[in-house]
Amino acid sequence: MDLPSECLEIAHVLPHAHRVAVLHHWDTDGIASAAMLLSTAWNRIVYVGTPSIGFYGSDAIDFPSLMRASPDALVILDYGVEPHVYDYLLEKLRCRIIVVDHHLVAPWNAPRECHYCNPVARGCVEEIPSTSYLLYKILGVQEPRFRILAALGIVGDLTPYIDARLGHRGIEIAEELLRGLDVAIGELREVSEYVDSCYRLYNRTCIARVIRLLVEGDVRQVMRDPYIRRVRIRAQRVLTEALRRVVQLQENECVAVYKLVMDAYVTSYVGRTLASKHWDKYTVLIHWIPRISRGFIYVRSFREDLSGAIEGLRSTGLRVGGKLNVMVLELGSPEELNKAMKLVEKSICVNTSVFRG
Ligand SMILES: [Mn+2]
Repeated sequence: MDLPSECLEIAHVLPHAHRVAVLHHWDTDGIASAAMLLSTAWNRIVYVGTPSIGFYGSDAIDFPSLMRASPDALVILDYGVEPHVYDYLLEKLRCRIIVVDHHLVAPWNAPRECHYCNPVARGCVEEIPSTSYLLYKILGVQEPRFRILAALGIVGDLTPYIDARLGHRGIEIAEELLRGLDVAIGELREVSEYVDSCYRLYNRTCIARVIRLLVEGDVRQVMRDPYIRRVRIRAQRVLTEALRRVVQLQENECVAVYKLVMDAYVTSYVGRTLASKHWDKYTVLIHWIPRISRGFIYVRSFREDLSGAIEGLRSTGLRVGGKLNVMVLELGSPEELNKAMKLVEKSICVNTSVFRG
């Protein structure tokens, strides 16, 4: 993979930042990327944090803490948001903003002194398996630790493929990264389960601890740590309960639709688990969280490209995040959920051929 110059430039700019703030996605890829960045710039880091778990936008960002840290550079990792969020951050913080991401979002036309590295948003046809892999390429450090972190991010993002035993170019890339090292894909799959347990329980202390373990030790430390182990066990209970409570609303030859009402951020886990049973059709999960009176619609297809549907839905004003094969809609009220569900059904039909006949 040849990186575009707007990505490569970051390697030249980063060493000149003296007060680096890191804002990263809460999942394994975001955490592995943050750990990688911390490993290179550890003595210049003034802030590390994630946005509000489950939310994408300016209101999910802890501005007071970021401003108190007074960074001269803010690095945003794996957090796919709309361009206006970066503009807003720039206006508030007045520092250099560096974005590394592989989500399918509208690209940001970064002003001078800022850097936007997202080949997917720029329409790159080659799939970028993770932000950790992008960052690994940017930093150009080939130490085993960096290769393992790059592979960990890939494995985290591709768990549905690994669990459904489907081939994926990204998994081959992860295997190449691990060649000659004593770590296997299956082991990283286990680690990602521990790491993702943190966000499933909305536990930021756990995320910070995982990052510290990844920076200081090897990946296996995460699975040995008593605190992370306890979080993992609790998350497992919540997930088992979620799978027990989920109800199937509909299934035909092209789509399976499920509904879950539960106060935990298990949307992607339950969606991924259900999707691995329906690898040949769309899986739709409607997840309503009564405690915050918000919901999510999760859509995955292993076969179909969802980018057209994502753009179409976004143009109706809905908050939609996603990649080629997955999208998640954020909903603020039951009315919005009903409206969105109609649009989802319509957009899936319009954008693919599986509904024909
Ligand atoms: Mn990612």
